[in-house]
Amino acid sequence: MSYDESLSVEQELERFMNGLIRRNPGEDEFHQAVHEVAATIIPFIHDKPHYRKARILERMTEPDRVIAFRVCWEDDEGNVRVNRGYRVQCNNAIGPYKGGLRFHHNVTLGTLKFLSFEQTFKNSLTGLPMGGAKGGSDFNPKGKTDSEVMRFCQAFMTQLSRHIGADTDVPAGDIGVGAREIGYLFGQHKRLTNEFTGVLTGKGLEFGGSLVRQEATGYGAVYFLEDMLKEKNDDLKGKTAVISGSGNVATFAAKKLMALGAKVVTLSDSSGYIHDPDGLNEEKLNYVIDLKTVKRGRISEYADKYNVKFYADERPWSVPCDVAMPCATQNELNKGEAEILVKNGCIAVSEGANMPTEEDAVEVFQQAGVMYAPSKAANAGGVAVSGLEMSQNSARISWTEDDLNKQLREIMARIHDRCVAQGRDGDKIDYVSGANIAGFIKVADAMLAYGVV
Ligand code: NDP
Ligand code: 2IT
Repeated sequence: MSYDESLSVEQELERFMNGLIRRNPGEDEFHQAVHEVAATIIPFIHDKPHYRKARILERMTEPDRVIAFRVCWEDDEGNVRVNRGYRVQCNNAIGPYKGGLRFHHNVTLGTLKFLSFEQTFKNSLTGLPMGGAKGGSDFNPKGKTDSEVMRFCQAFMTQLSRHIGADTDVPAGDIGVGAREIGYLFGQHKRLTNEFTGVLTGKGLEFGGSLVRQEATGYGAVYFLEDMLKEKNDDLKGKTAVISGSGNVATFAAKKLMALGAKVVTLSDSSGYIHDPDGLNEEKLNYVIDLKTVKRGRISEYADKYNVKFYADERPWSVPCDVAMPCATQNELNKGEAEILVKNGCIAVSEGANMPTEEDAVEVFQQAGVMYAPSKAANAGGVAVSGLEMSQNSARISWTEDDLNKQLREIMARIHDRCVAQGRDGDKIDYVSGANIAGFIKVADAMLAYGVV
């Protein structure tokens, strides 16, 4: 269809979404992520024909490249197992493709298309030169031995290695991919290529990893929360916080919340949540980190150990709180749960996970005046320190913990400023449109500079 200047914003949004849904059937999460962006970008570009004529939004929503491959490996009993691997290289207008790998049984191409699209905006917001990508597999790490995980990672990297490189595409961790998996993946890449380069981030400190990378996403999401509260002359001291998840992002968000004086009363996993009315402390949090990264146990074991309640198959949003941080997975907070949070007096939400809040739940927060930080802004600290890991690898140097902490804090403050600059509407700040517009402009202007490519 040719570019039609006469369409209203509403007609343009409808035309655009109909086309996207037709071209990407059944990929609901991708439709959702694009709709959230299009609903703010289409009004923004309505009076900017240079973006519309160049079809920038259409180009951004069509990934540069989708790679899918078979991953064949043997389990400990000698059975042959077959999984599917993917890498979605969404956009490299402002830097090499960059984004995590997710190993989870419900990963589909649609999941990774949504995540790579979000990553493109998020990476732009960091101010660092990184494009957007995401990859992963429907491999389920739960219940697998270390040797099985190693063989899977090696088979996965054997295929992926053809498509990545320190200046091409730099994967990292995400759900189900932590320090153990990155070690196996990096080892196999080195074996295949005979090169030691910064082709992955989140590496161990012994082999090119960066200090503060493992803390960065959770800490960053709390810094963003702190900056939102500061806008209202408020802070985290004495606030009660509800968190979902108990993985990398959730545990380090909890640690920073506690350090800034908040009381963290919940954590969860895919089997349910624990409610600890006294709040976590350092010892309890270390227990959770060990439980999840070494023993690979269930959060219900926390309830047994510390004699608190475990709510099977439930999410923590009905627990009264001042601030909420969804840090587990997409679409884990719905409209009804948002209404309960508002009713219970929650004043701010900062997303550690990617797209954890359903679209109509976001509306509930915005209409109630809850400060709401969308994931592409709030959880950008992880990929930002990944960007700093790439810089250190290229220069063959290592920065100190103090230096990296300071850089992370400043990057999160600048992301907050960018969202405010684009999202302020009178005395209100719309962080959703702020993040989308600020993320869009840098990528769009680079694409315009390249001409039709
Ligand atoms: P982890 O694998 O370390 O932890 C994931 C946590 O989420 C676990 O507690 C897991 O429970 C829970 N979870 C996963 N899937 C589901 C599900 N379908 N329903 C309920 N709970 C679930 O991953 P991360 O902490 O790294 O990632 C968490 C979120 O943060 C994801 O959305 C990720 O994309 C995002 N993110 C991560 C970054 C990073 O640097 N790691 C950076 C930016 C965003 P269980 O153990 O039962 O599976
Ligand atoms: O969603 C994300 O930003 C990540 N999983 C981190 C990506 C990265 O490249 O560090």
